[in-house]
Amino acid sequence: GLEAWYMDGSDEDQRKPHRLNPNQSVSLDELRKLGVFHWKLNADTHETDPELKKIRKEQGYSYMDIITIARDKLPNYEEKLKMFYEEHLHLDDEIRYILDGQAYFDVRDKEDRWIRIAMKKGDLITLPAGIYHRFTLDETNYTKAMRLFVGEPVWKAYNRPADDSDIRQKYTSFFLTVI
Ligand code: KMT
Ligand code: NI
Repeated sequence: GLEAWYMDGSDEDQRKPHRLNPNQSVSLDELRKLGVFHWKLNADTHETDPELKKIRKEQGYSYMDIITIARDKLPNYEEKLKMFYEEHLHLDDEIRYILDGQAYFDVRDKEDRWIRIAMKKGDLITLPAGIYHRFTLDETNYTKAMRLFVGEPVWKAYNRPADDSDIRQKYTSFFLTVI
């Protein structure tokens, strides 16, 4: 299944795994508690896959496009990778389905620690609106991902700090508050 772990604090290359020693893994259950959800699909059949169709219908993911993140494929590659790795949030869910290659999504936990999620071919993930996160390629320097969205896509990112925004307040009161 999906592998996730707590990150070390070293400022080494962002593309490295940054595992703690010993490794401290994070379960799907713990991710769910942060509002992060995951499906495993067959990426080879994404064009006709009835399972993907069903998820898109049920979740209302009407929009989709495909982005290839590689030096020779993505315009302004360096600049975009730098942007993706800035800690940020969005007003909407971020939904990504890895069709080829692999990459990392990092999300903050309740105690503001970084969790690194290793996304491989076939992994579909949803990050809730208002969660602080970032994205990086790993040492393979290549991924191809489907971007899904409910309605017309809004890509705007709000870099941290965005703690006073309504969406951050909503996220923290829903997922980070223990009653
Ligand atoms: C984002 O907002 O973090 C991204 O779009 C990441 C790159 S898409 C694989
Ligand atoms: Ni994002």
